[in-house]
Amino acid sequence: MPKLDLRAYDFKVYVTGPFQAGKTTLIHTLDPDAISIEREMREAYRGEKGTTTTGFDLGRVIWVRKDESHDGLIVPKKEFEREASEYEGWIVKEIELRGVPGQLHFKFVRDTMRSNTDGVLMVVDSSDYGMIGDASAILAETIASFGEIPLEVIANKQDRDDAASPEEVATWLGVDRATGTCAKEQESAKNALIRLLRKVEAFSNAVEAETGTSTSVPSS
Ligand SMILES: Nc1nc2c(ncn2[C@@H]2O[C@H](COP(=O)(O)OP(=O)(O)O)[C@@H](O)[C@H]2O)c(=O)[nH]1
Ligand SMILES: [Mg+2]
Repeated sequence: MPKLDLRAYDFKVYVTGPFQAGKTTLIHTLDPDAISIEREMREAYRGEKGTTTTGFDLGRVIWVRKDESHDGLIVPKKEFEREASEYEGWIVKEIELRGVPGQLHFKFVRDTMRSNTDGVLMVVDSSDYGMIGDASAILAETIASFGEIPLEVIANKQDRDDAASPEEVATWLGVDRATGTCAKEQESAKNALIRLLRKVEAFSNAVEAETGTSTSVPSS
């Protein structure tokens, strides 16, 4: 019997990366109606006084394409709902964007938010080489916890003069490639997401071909 799946979206994208890398910015650029929760958390468990900020972000966008060969467009969900008639006959996929807190010691929080993930955006600040230790740790954690999953490394803040190139950022992390972005710019943010979504789709088609089961819910 097929598993009952009550997800309200087609693909869930987990947005991770170190604190201050640009995760919240990216999600709000993609969906101006995204919700973010920034909370001061007490670090009592470490025996320390003081607080640290943790952030969750939740955005919803629609990936619309004329056909499967078309890269398509990313439209914020609310905007799509107003203009749905313009996309009649297009392939419509609803995407949930879930930003998780980046501090290493919040691994337990990231773990609780991993369920049903279809793809991962790993955001890194290209202008902050000092963050590379945290970025490598989060990348290793991501690979260890998700196993084989579509993943796109984002070399963010490419608009800054002191930003390393995406190729350099990829070298820092020991990955094949990274996509350069400015998370504040819509085209840049959308292109990075589309790159990941194409991988997600290829991956889910391959799984489907192999097992005869779908990893995603058809859009209604
Ligand atoms: N110049 C530049 N600043 C960015 C970019 N993305 C994010 N920022 C800034 O970096 C800081 C941290 O961003 P935020 O999205 O809160 O990071 P998070 O901790 O990963 O959610 C904020 O001051 C953002 O305005 C970018 O692409 N370029
Ligand atoms: Mg944030």
